Formats: sequence, structure tokens, C-alpha cells
Amino acid sequence: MSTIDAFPTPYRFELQHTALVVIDMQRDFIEAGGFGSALGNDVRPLAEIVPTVAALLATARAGGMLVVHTRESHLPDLSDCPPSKLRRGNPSLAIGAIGPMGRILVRGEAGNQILPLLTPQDGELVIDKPGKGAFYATDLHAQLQARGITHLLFAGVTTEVCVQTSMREANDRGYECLIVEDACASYFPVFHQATLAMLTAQGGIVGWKAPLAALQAALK
Ligand code: C5J
Repeated sequence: MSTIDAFPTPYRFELQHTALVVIDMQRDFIEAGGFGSALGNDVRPLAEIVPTVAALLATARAGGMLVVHTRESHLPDLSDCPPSKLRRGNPSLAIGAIGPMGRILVRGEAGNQILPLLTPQDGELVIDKPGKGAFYATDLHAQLQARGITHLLFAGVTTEVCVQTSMREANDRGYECLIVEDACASYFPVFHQATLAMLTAQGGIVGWKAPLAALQAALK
């Protein structure tokens, strides 16, 4: 049993029952010149966490933890994208349109790939998800259950959209969840902070938060 010095209380976990879930560290959200920046977002807060996510991956791998990567992505015919989602955002840069790095949020396109520095390794799970949450319309829950996973550590982008949605979905499915607070980011730093606060309020209503250094200290 390991213990992370976390907020609001210590977080206890067993490595063999814990997975790291890295949400949507894909080129289109993070790289300058991608879909996110084409929409006018400042991608720097997202780019800044890449070294921390890389260090988190190294820590999880060294500890023998299961690693899960997700990508927000759709089939090329967009049959898995509800019309309400297609209507969101800038019409000239809608899902499926040609963006700076290929068709936006479409599987197989260059912009939909995970950043090279964070490339999944053999044996790690890569979950393509059509929603914001990692459990909606995916087999993630079944894959985790099959491996006896009870505890999930979350990282990635963006804190208030896909990371938060995934952590809430996981909490509702009975997983003990911790968000690695310096390994996730938002285009809007105020949303990042607000999300960390709301997830952990009321005695950890959705779960715990801790920085990467606290996980590393727990595994020493
Ligand atoms: C968004 C995500 N923000 N991965 N996706 O649309 O958070």
C-alpha cells in the first residue's frame, strides 16, 4: 500500500490496482498551429505541462502501473458524432473540416495523434473516445475491470472539459480518483483552478488532488 500526501486527505492505493489515465494529449489541442490555436486559444498553458506529463508517465511506468491514453476522436464518416456536437464551435473549423493538421478530431489524422514525446508504449491502452468523457461509448470500464483496477490517476487536457468529465464518470463507476494537478491544464487558467477546487470540495466529492512530486515521494 502506498500513500500520497493529497488534498483533502491522504490517498491510499496499491500499484497493481491503479492506472494512470492521460487524457487527450493530442497535437491539435496542444501544438502551436493546431486546431486549438486556430480557434484563437493560447496553447501555452497546455504546452507547459508536457514535461510534467512525460515525467508522470515515466513514474507510472517505473512503478509498473497500467497506463491508459485517450484521444478525443471520431470515425471518418462522423457517424459517432451527434449533430449537437457537430454544430458546436466555429463553423469553418467544425469537427471533420480540414484543419491545419488534417481533418479536425478525425481518427488517423496527424493532428489527432498523441504528442511524440508522450507516445504510448507497447502494453498500454489507447482509447479513442467520441465524447468528452473516457467512459462514454468506449470499452474503458470493461478493460479496467478485467485488470482489477480500482484506483485512477488523471492527467491531460483540458482540466475542465475532458479530464473533469472523465473523472466524474469514473467516480460514478466506483473508482477512487486523484487528479495530478500540475499534469493537467486548460486554455483558461481560471477554469483549471476552479475545476481542481470543485472536484475536491466537500471532503473530496469527486476525488483527490496532488502534484506529481507527491506521487513520486509516495513511490520512493
Ligand atoms: C475539448 C478536451 N476541450 N480534451 N476537449 O474539447 O478537453
